[in-house]
Amino acid sequence: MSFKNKIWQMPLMVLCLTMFQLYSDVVMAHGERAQQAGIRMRTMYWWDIEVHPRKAKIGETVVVTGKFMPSTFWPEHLASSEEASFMNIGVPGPAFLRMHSEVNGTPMVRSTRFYRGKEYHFKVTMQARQGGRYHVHPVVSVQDAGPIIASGVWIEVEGERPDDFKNEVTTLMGDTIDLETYGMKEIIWFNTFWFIVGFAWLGYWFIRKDPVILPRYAFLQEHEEDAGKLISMTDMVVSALFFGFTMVAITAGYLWASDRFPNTTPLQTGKVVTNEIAPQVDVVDVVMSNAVYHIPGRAFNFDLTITNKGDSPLRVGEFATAAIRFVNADVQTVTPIDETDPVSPAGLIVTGGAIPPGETKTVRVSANDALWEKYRLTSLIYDPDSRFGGMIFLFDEEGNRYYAEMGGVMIPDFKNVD
Ligand SMILES: [Cu+2]
Repeated sequence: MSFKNKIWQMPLMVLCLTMFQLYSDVVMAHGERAQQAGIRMRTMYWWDIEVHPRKAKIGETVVVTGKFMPSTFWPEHLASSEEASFMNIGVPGPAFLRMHSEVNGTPMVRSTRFYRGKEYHFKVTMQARQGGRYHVHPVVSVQDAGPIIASGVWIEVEGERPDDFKNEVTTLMGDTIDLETYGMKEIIWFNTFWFIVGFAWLGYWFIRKDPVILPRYAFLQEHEEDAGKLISMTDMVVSALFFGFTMVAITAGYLWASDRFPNTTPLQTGKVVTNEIAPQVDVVDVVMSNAVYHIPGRAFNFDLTITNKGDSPLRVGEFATAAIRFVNADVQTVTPIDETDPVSPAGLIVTGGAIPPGETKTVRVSANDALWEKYRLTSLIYDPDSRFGGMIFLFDEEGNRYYAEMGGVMIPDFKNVD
């Protein structure tokens, strides 16, 4: 079948593309649903993510705060956050300037180690740089494992960046420089220079009369012993000239740079040690069992055996995993931050009631929401290691919140909902 001269196909194609557009979901584009479910559920627990303000003008400050804890169920095959991790913010493009970031009060200019089961509080201060609407994610980049992202928050930046927008810093030598334009002339100059040199070098081989690339390759396949015939004396001379010129240019560039910038320090690659914060009061032990995911009903059910070591009754108020929250509406009221905030405000049903002080009790928990499908967590059942991890939040009578990590094996149920 020929596709030539069939002009009627054009509107058909446009129609098809329009249909795709209409039936596709919001484009998230950060891989927040693409990463393996097991990885999202068992790497970092994120909670209390806040962004202020969510509407800003160019030049205004936006502060992102929140908490996270590396999972003690961190997958064996994944590089650990205890080796090298970096606290960052994930936004498409240079939309914000990161002015300051800290974890547990330690400045996060460099990489660090985040230990499993330890709680970390972060704060990142940014300055809006470019107009637009951005899905902003706190991110911990783990060396050899990649970015582990929290749920995103939409930030709207109003206006256009003015031409005189400045991002000024003072160097150790006391000079004030604008990072928006610093060194730009040299960057353009050097790139143009080397582009021309590279182009000239390739050009030399392409302007010759005998054909290049494939015919020469074919010749070599057949007459390997005659390889020398492909290179003439002129080629040798031109190559030698290019080599000499390149060496001179590199030396000249080096001398120019060390004359222009006599004091330089290398990029700092050492790791900082992050402050530890006091662990929460030890009032609760949680053991999970009988986790079953009912596929037709999109319901995740499990038992929690909870020991209350405090002096006030405890109730399960939330289950959080893979940056998704299932909330028990009987215990707390949660309003989603925006339309894509992955929160199910009434998605957690707990049967068994409160756990009285000093007692151990088993409650049945059901996390029941389309978010399982939407965030593709159900793909966990096709993993060779169908284990999961999550955070349980419990509340006492005074409204104090305690967290407890839980996890284990999840068994899929392809048939019924109980
Ligand atoms: Cu996003």
